[in-house]
Amino acid sequence: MNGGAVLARHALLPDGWARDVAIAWNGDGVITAVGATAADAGAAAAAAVGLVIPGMVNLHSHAFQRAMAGQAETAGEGEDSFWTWRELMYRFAGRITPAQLEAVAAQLFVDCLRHGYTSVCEFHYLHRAADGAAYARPAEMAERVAQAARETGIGLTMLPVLYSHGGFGAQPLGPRQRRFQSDVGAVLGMVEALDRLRDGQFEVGAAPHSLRAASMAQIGELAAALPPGRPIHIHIAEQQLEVDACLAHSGQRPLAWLLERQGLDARWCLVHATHLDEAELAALAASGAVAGLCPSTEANLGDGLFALAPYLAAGGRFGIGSDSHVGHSPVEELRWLEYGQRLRQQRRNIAVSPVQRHVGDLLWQAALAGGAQASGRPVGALAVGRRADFLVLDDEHPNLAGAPADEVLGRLLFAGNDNLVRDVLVGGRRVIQDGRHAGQAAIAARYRAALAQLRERSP
Ligand code: NGQ
Ligand code: ZN
Repeated sequence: MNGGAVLARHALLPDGWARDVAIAWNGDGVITAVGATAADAGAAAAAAVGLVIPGMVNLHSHAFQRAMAGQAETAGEGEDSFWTWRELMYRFAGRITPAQLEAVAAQLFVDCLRHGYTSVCEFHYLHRAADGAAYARPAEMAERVAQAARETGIGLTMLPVLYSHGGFGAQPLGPRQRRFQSDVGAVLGMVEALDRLRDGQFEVGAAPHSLRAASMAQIGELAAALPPGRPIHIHIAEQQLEVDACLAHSGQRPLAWLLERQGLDARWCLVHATHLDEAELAALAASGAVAGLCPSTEANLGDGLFALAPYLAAGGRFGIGSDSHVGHSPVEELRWLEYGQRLRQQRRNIAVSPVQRHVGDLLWQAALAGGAQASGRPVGALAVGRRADFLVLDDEHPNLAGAPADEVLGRLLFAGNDNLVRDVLVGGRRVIQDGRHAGQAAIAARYRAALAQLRERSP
């Protein structure tokens, strides 16, 4: 691939908005210059564009759940909860085949790209066949997701999941969890197999599923054996029941226990981290780890609200994820993140700092930094050495009419539901043009066929 360049009327750089910015990248999709003119940027010809912002990282995804989004919204016999949803999800997870997973992931990635995500971290635990038997290629399912990412052009961090137990104290897996079964050796085997695919678009880390599904000893073993610098993600303290079970088992709250036993640093992404006490919140903020917030899923599943304001005040890092994919847009995640806080505190404009008074700018920039860190990939900023992952917004849309640069993100995040993402470049490759992906019709056809098959096989 050849390199390229654009000349942006306004571009969001790490230290804020700048006018007339040329951005050039090389054939590997890495930014080589950010300058005032195309010549500065070392580019002879640069396409002129309007508003450019870095593409967002989606730091938490279970791709297969895309195919059940919106299908668990009917009340059951008793009271519905996260745990009753989980039973439905398990039933669904038990049916999907490798080919169907690839079709579903491709649809998901097109949805994500169209709405402004340029990379995703896949928290992948569908390791085995439905009956619990290993596939001939143990990383088969992960490779299917990687193939969907390659086909659609989205960047990917694959996180093979350690999943050994059905609850605290090494409880046995339930029958519906057999598909997820893995031990430390199996995860490291998948990491090794997937490492052969590593390139500018693809990275590999690992993820103990939760303190429920992996023992503390296993988590330590995995963290120590992973190649240095690779991201480690874990679900933590999403539901009050998990906090209670952790207290009963260990005498400590989940985050406090993990912190004491493993330490936490910039390699770690703590997904959800909803139910933290004040000391845990401060410790997480001080650790350099990223909180992986998934507001649309957390709302859908009735989790609770992360305490964003004190966390930001303490210098905490966060990124966003679409998790169960009830939403496909960073706009929805960031809007919910801010609105949840406003509803709770009965105040406005929560996500600000002494030096950043624009809520949209703070949210987008902070989620970029946290997401990039959690992805273990050089993304998240229009800066030399980072991937050329960026969005060209539709500056002709009425919502952006006459917007000064520092109002753009406020309008993007808080006005209406039209998708204002016009073009998307990932690693310098234009994958969305005028809102469309070149493969989207074929990918949607495959998705519909996969969904029809999955429905036929419903119990
Ligand atoms: C998951 N999802 O692994 O897909 C989980 C549910 C669990 C979310 N936590 C299962 N949103 O936590 O045991
Ligand atoms: Zn999750």
